[in-house]
Amino acid sequence: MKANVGDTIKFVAVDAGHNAETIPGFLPDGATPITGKAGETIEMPITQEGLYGIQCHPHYGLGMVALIEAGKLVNIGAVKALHIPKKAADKFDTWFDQL
Ligand SMILES: [Cu+2]
Repeated sequence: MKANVGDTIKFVAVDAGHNAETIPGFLPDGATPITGKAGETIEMPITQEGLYGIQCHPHYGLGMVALIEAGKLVNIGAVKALHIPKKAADKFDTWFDQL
C-alpha cells in the first residue's frame, strides 16, 4: 500500500494469533521499528521516505507480510538484498514489480 511521510499506519488486531512488526532491516534509515504483541493493535508512524516491510512474526514463513511504499524508494536496493523466507520473498518480489 502507499503512504505519505507524516501518515500513521494502524494495524488493527482482529485475531489473537497474529501480530504486526517491522522486518529487521526492511525500513528506511531513521524510521522507527515496531513490534506488536500477538493480538495487539499497533500504530507505525511513517517518518521517512522508502519501503517498509511488515511481518506477522508467527506466520512470516507462510508469507504473511505487507509492504508500505512512502515517497521515493530510497532503500529498495537494501531491502532486495535481505534474506527473507521464500513465501514472503515471493510476495515482495511481486509487489516490487508493481512499484
Ligand atoms: Cu499471522
